[in-house]
Amino acid sequence: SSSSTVLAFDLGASSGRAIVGRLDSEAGRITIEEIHRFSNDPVRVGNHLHWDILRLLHELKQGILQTKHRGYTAIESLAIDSWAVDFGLLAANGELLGNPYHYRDHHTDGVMAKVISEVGREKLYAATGLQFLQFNSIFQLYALKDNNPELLDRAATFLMIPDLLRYFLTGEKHSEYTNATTTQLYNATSLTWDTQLIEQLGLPASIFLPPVASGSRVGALSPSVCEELDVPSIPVIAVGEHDTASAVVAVPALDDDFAFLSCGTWSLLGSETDNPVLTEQALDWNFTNEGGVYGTNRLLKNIMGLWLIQECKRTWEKEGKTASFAELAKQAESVKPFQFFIDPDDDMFLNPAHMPKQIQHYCRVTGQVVPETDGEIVRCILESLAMKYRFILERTEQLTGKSYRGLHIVGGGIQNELLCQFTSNATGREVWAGPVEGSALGNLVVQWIALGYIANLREARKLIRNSFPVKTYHPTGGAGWQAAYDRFCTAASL
Ligand code: LFR
Repeated sequence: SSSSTVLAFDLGASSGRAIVGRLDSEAGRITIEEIHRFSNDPVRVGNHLHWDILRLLHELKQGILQTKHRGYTAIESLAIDSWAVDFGLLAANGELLGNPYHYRDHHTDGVMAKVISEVGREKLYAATGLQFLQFNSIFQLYALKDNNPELLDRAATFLMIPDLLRYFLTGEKHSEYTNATTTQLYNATSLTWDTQLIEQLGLPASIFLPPVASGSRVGALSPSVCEELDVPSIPVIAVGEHDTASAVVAVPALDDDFAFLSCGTWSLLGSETDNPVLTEQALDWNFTNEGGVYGTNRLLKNIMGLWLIQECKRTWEKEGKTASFAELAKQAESVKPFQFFIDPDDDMFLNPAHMPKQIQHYCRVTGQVVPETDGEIVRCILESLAMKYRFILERTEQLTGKSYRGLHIVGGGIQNELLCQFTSNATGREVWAGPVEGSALGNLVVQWIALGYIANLREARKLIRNSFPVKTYHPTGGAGWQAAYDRFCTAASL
């Protein structure tokens, strides 16, 4: 038949979602329905921040139940994606050991420097092609070796979060490729776990499973899950389980060469390339090369993203304020432009106790006017993000030797129209915003490629383009942004 229905789970930092996708091949159209949305709150226990992993398994099951309740009786497959780098460890008997750590936990503070001094920055980069971020799995594992060696001693299997949840649903253990590449333990050239590196760090190489290609079938709902939920068994596919891999699949680009910004809690800005870019310049600028689906490489950089605003909002809520994101953007809109800038990517913003105060502190010590009202703080964040996007976009062009007419933005961040407009102004280019459900759509279309309904990535992008609106922003605001850019660079020491 020419239509197909599949289920995607996308676990983001601000929520998890179960989304049913329907493909009508004849009409060349995809439609989606969100059937379950749930919070994905990390839990602080003592001094550590953990995933609430069993709760999430419960929510996945609720999502599967919803397909039944809403009359979707012919779900052909399901798949899970989530953020990268985090993992669980299984004992030899297959049980989960401890609670997976959340990457914003402070146990990796200072660990990166230790590992770099042991291995060498150039060597690590040449091997893995990965940007240095203090929370990469490599540093998390190294921290465990110091703080919780018994856990590592008992570990028989390393599974990234989507691998782990998939294992809970199917009983099968597989490591999915795109996520494996984010550990900084995977060799970007030989395309295998870098056993030499793993052993040099005193980590157990035996816990890593050889990765399966994205788009592989990796089991089906286990008999016990089917019995519990009273549903038929559904095949399970390992898509680009790294949410950014899936988000970039969903970029509705018509050209082969395009720049993208996956905009959510993080902002991931870069371009798709055929091969990893492992030059001295890329290392110096700390760009990353992450594995994409079907042999693609993502050259990009992490930018702190809407996390800055999400954290401010959380802080203000604790103080009893209730302004929504839309209201905060409105307050920001009426603030006088270009008064204060931060470098969004300063480590001090990774997980501070009080984000608004941290931003004020940054402005104070850099000798700028200090934002006082909530609107001023949000204005400062949005302008700084837009300026940083320009900075990284221009570096991306230098690394790829290409030039990009505009910037595709996908993900929840496009709901912030002020940010989209600022981005167009700051970069002096068109911004093409959409689709909003980037990761979930990328997840869905790779399932359809795996099932044989869509021929390849290019066709998938065309289908997405035909099915979901893309809003174009044109640069406005004139020379002000150019003059302010230099002030931004000074304030951010770039
Ligand atoms: C985005 C993302 C980024 C990764 C960060 C931490 O959600 O997956 O790609 O660097 O989260 O895992």
